Amino acid sequence: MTAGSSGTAYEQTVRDALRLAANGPARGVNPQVGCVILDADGTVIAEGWHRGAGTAHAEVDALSKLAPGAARGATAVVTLEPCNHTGRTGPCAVALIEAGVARVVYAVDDPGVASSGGATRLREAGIDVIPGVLRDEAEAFLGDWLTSARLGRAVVTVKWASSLDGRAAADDGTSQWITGAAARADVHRRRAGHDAILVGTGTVLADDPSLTARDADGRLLAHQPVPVIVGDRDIPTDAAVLRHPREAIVHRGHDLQALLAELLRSGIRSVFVEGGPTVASAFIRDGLADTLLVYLAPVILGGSRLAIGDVGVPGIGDAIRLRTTAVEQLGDDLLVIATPERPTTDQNTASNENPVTTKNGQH
Ligand code: AOF
Ligand code: ZN
Repeated sequence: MTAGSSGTAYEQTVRDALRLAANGPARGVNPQVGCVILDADGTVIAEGWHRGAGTAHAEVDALSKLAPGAARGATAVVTLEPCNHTGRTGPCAVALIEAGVARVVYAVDDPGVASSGGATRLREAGIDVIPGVLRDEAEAFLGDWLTSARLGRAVVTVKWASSLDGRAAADDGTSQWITGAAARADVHRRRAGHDAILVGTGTVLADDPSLTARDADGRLLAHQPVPVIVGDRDIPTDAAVLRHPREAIVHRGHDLQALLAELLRSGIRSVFVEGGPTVASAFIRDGLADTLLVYLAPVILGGSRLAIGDVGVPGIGDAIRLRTTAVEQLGDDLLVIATPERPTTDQNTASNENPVTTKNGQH
């Protein structure tokens, strides 16, 4: 490899491209992508970024700022592998080939089934392609967009609050409030960090939750996750969730993987699952709980109202093992954050040999 084709020479430019990418919308169907075009001397001649689904991709946005022929022999530095498909716009790999660029440098491979393959196409056209420059930074930047694209579904956080002995309610069903104010404020902050908040119809009927994200004074936080309700039972027309600032999505089916794939297609990358126990257990059983957030209050309730029910674990050998990624104390309560020991795998590699991704707990 010649000095000129070494990726490290382009790290600063990839960093600049990531900064450009951040100008685009952080939520929605499409990723934030940035592009810098350098002439043969390494001088920046154009910059571009993507402004959301239906608009020009970053590469095409940058090329559009150049006179015809001006990109001949240039280097395009992009945060994501140029796409190879005609989606809402045309393939960027072709646009770069037609513009006559000599080299393409990028950070992260395109995870899309239809859109990937741009690097191969560019190489076949004789273009020098340097992948993986600042890959880790760019992967962290893309966050849930990348994870959800690789999984082919929205990423899931399952949250519950329970007594120290794992009960979500007292025997008569009352549950307000098991955890204290600090833990509840933490939940609201994390709700606002997700695109959707999901509960079962049982929880809507039992608790009539508003499913909004609020501050300590009850004011709505800037971002409100879309409420999603799953289950077979009808919701009363005066349910609080129907007054949510975002229109609720009601889902009747039981195929959670299909629901999450559907949500991703509508631009929902992350879902905060708030229960009740039946719904939370179903996500865990189906291998769809990517992160668990467990708030534990120093109180004992005993009885039968367990926070989590059947998750398809008949014997200890089948236990769903987790890795603890953080423990925080919030007032008197504890927050434990854990993820499955085996990462939830992507749609293309999921197989019946992997207990985390099989349905119905069949191992
Ligand atoms: C973007 N912006 O700058 C790049 C993308 O349906 P489309 O045509 O908007 O294609 C979206 C896909 O194209 C996206 O999921 C990603 O795989 C690829 N590259 N997308 O939105 C961009 N370069
Ligand atoms: Zn593209």
